Amino acid sequence: MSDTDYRPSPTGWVRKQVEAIEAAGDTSVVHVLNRPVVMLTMRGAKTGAVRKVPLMRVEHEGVYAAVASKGGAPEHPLWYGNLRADPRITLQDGTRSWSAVAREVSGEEREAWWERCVAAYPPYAQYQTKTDRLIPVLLLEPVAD
Ligand code: F42
Repeated sequence: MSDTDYRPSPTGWVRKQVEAIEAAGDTSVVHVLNRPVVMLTMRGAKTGAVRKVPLMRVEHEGVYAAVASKGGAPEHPLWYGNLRADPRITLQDGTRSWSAVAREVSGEEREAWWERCVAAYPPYAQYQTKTDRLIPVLLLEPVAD
């Protein structure tokens, strides 16, 4: 995805993490509570601008998941709406980047993945208790470029 129309996050600590990842070309230079992150690059649903969103790294047998937790906020993160509008992303883990498509999971499939999400980043369990919304879990399935 072209960087010419990239708009940084307005949230200071997130913007700094994205800057550190971009400078190093490597997501492993930042952590949250000592846990690794990945980075999603997507298009904004309204602006069409390029958005870069770091998320906790949840991986199982080569498949990755994105958790729309926003710290247990009452509303979904805006990036979740972006992915509903256009699920095509670039996913970066470490120095490796590839194209993927986001697909929200539900029912038993979500249950199985939710356990993996909480194992990867235990605070997700507490975030779920803070909000009435069911925190969305999206699988990031690789596609050919
Ligand atoms: N957030 C999570 O939800 N889950 C995680 O696992 C997670 C981990 C994480 C790790 C490191 C880190 O640095 C941040 C982490 N975050 C995690 C925070 C995450 O990166 C996001 O900052 C957070 O989820 C909030 O997402 P948001 O999309 O609501 O962000 C807002 C604050 C934001 O950046 N808004 C921008 C803006 O300019 O206001 C872009 C908004 C946008 O995408 N606009 C769309 C557009 O068209 O451009 C339109 C959207 C619409 O429908 O209005």
